[in-house]
Amino acid sequence: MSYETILVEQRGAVTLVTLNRPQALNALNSAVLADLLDAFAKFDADASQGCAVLTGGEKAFAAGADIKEMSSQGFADMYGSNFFAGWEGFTRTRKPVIAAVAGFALGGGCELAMMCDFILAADTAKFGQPEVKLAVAPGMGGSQRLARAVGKAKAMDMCLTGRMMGAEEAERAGLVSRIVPAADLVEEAVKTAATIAGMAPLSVLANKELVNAAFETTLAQGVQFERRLFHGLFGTADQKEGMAAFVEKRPGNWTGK
Ligand code: CO8
Repeated sequence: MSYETILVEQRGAVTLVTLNRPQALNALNSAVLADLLDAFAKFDADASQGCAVLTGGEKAFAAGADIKEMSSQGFADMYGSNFFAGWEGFTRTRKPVIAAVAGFALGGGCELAMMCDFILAADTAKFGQPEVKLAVAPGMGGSQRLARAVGKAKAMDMCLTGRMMGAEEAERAGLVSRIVPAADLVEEAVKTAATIAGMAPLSVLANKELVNAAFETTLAQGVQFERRLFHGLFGTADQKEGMAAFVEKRPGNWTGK
């Protein structure tokens, strides 16, 4: 299926989604949201696909929510339509999504990258929440996810000054998992996604759910949830296969059951 604002390609068990509004530096408007929701619902439902990569262009992953689309809206329009609430649908993707970020990831672009499960950054990546310069504030979860990712001091610094953070600072701060040369970004992200897609599917879903639970629960609740899900995985055929394969020194042959 073809979309107006994104490109979608399957590379084996990896779905590669590329934001494709280069003339607007991939600014996120309602068409992008609709396209992404549709593409990621299909990805989640397709048993042949195990992990996705979301990327943008060389100059920009995404330079924010579309300022031109928002500029004339009033409070009643924004509140009445619960503007941006649709992006929560993206975070309900059950299979893992890696953000591969080169160039600008600003405002909604940084927020979208943070909605993914982890971020691989090109050495050219620049992250920022510059909404304060537009006399607004992050509206797609940026203040909350940035504070959880990099802590209060850096989150306050970024949100209050609107300054950008380069790839190295982002890696030091824990916002990105790794930095790779810009020329290798997409290949490296697809390779990482293929590694994940090669694991037993139910354990991948469980691992994602567990790490996410760490941000929503107390430690005791999270540890309890982890133990129960760990116990639950012993009810799967793939657990038997995974442990047998280890003992027999061969790769696992997963059924997703
Ligand atoms: N929205 C719409 N169009 C954009 C955006 C954007 N966020 N960013 C860039 N563009 C467009 C430009 O208008 C320009 O279009 P045109 O050629 O028609 O004039 C084209 O993309 C190229 O951009 P520039 O010419 O500006 O490129 P430069 O290389 O000079 O600069 C920058 C690149 C620094 C990235 C610059 O474009 C910039 O500062 N962009 C805006 C960044 C920004 O402020 N992002 C935050 C947006 S707000 C947001 O994401 C969340 C808002 C939350 C609101 C809460 C409501 C509930």
